[in-house]
Amino acid sequence: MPTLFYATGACSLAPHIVLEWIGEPYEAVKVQFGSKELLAVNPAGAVPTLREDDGWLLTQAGAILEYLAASHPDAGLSGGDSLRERAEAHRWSAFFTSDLHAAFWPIFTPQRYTTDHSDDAKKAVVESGVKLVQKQLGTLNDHLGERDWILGEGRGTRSVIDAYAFPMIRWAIRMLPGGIDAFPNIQRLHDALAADPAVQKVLADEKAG
Ligand SMILES: N[C@@H](CCC(=O)N[C@@H](CS)C(=O)NCC(=O)O)C(=O)O
Repeated sequence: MPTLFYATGACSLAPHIVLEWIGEPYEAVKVQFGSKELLAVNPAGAVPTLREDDGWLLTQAGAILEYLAASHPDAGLSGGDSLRERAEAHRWSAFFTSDLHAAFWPIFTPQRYTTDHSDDAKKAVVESGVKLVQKQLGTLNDHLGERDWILGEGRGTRSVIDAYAFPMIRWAIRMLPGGIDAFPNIQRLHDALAADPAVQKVLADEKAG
């Protein structure tokens, strides 16, 4: 049975949702950032971390999501297995890891992005982070258009990449002035995921955990 180390509402929410979608037994362990327990499984002190029964550890959300999709093909969460479908999945996984997630860092931890620790300097860093997040959300919103899901032909097929989007959309709703009002296609994706019973169960479990 795999074990997922998570923090409530963090990017680890994505693999948590995917484990629930897969529907096989798993354990979810809530940890504090940088805690001894977390450092023992991930030297970066970050979530998510996945541990398999034999002790094998995997970090990095994108890698965990790809691993879960590939190791449970019957769940149909990879976004497709052709060369181009795999490339599209990598493309969007990289977008969430490197473009959208990274754009939130100046908002969450502005002190890491300036040597001037005045409130004004930190406020300026947060404002530039907000602009960058909005730019990346624009890219996602345009890609979505009329689609229901991020990957796949036509209106798309639900995949691990939609789960990857979910925590970041929630951060945007909470942290951006105006939330995601300017991004109606992302709002639609959010609403579809938020209405999913598996997603609701994970949110409740993380809150209670
Ligand atoms: N590139 C890593 C980033 C992981 C990461 O930084 N996760 C955040 C939560 S969303 C975290 O654990 N932060 C703890 C910290 O920065 O101390 C991934 O995609 O898994």
